[in-house]
Amino acid sequence: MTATTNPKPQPPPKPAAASEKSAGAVAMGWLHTAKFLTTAPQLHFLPALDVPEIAFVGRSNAGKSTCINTLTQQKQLAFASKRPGRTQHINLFSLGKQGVMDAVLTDLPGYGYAAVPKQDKIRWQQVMANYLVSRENLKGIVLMCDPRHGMTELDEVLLDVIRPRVEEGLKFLVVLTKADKLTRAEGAKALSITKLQAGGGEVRLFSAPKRTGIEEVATLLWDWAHPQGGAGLSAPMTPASEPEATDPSDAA
Ligand SMILES: Nc1nc2c(ncn2[C@@H]2O[C@H](COP(=O)(O)OP(=O)(O)OP(=O)(O)O)[C@@H](O)[C@H]2O)c(=O)[nH]1
Ligand SMILES: [Mg+2]
Repeated sequence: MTATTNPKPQPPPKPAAASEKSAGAVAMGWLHTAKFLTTAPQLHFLPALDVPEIAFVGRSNAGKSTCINTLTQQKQLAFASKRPGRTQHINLFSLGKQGVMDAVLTDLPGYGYAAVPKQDKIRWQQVMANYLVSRENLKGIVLMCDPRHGMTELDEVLLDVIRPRVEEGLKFLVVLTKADKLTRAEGAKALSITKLQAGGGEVRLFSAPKRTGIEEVATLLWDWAHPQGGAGLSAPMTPASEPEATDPSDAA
């Protein structure tokens, strides 16, 4: 009797791994160019821009500001704090090499912070929904979610608000933050559950102190902002129109 042998599985080709690494390095270099651009209490105070904008949203204390600081390799670009509710304005950060702005990151205040008065909560939910629905140059949304709490009711409401735009091509990524607080098995479980809930969006595990997922998220954001591989949109490092009011108190 002759035994049949299956062909040995081939290891992944090396050049792909090498190009993946350099894509991550390119994306990290690009994110390191981040500079504070402007801050505003609501959408109509923001300058109209014609470069892709990527917004970080999620529950208060989820780690949005920390994620922006980690991705941009700047300690205090966005104001992070142990105290929930630290970010209270829409804060814009410009990105682009050689002084040419080619994208913007937006840090938004979190929702769901119990200690905020009800009226303020409702006002903020309206400001955020208005921004997410109406911001014309919005290209992608990063939903930050603490996997120990999972996707909450407010996250689901946000998904409903953005769904029509996601169906029209708005990019969407769920970042599961604070992965350092999970075991490997818990992380894998959170990833697969969230993939089912993310409505076709991307999902990644992320940890600021352990530096998990940083290059992966950076590469995704680069790809969103440069659909033609870098030869796409660019604009001078000035807003298309001046904001009516700015208050840098909430930005570092
Ligand atoms: N262990 C751990 N802690 C983190 C991580 N990311 C953020 N944190 C901590 O979580 C807390 C909240 O972080 P922020 O970045 O201020 O959260 P935020 O989502 O911007 O909060 P708001 O501005 O209130 O909406 C801080 O104490 C951070 O140090 C992470 O990856 N791992
Ligand atoms: Mg914040």
